[in-house]
Amino acid sequence: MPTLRVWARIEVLEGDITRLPVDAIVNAANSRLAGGGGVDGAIHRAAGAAELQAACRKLGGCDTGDAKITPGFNLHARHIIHTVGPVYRDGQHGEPELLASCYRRSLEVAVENRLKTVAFPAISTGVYGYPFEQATKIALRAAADFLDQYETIEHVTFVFFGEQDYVAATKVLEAVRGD
Ligand code: AR6
Repeated sequence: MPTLRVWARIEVLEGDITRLPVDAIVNAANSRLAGGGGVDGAIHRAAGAAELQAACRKLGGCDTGDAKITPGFNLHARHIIHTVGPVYRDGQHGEPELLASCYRRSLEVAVENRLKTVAFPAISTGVYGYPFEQATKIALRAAADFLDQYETIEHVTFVFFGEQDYVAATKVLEAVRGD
């Protein structure tokens, strides 16, 4: 069970993830790492699409639930960790485990690269259709469990796009902390 000290290293924010000055922002990518819409499109535009696409091409794609790193190019963030969330079907096709794996693997990649501050978007909750509350619960729990084990990650920010998602996420955070 994560302690209060762990929750103090987790923050929920409303805003545009491309603007955060953290060591790494996480991208909700597709398995070809080809760029796309949503947060992926916003990150590619803000980082510099040509350079980021060239860096992504060298990575040879990414499995669902896995994560890979590139430089952040024109972003304030020095790095981008690209992870691929599951497409939600009915929750019975490994989606919860794969979504938790996105958060864990992204944080493992951060540790491997000696990064201390990481920001996540709400992976899979847009085009990939994951129900928001369920996804946010999984995200917060996965991060808290990880931070419990790895002291080197100082701060994890969850960035929600729009007030509605932000308010819903703060409620999920309260519920998960109280579990
Ligand atoms: N900052 C923070 N969050 C954002 C931003 C932003 N600038 N823009 C959107 N969001 P989605 P997915 C939120 O669809 O469901 C792409 O085409 C958005 O409100 O970006 O994992 C990829 O290439 C939502 O809550 O990602 C894949 O093909 C969340 O980001 C596919 O979409 C995730 O929505 C991935 O789908």
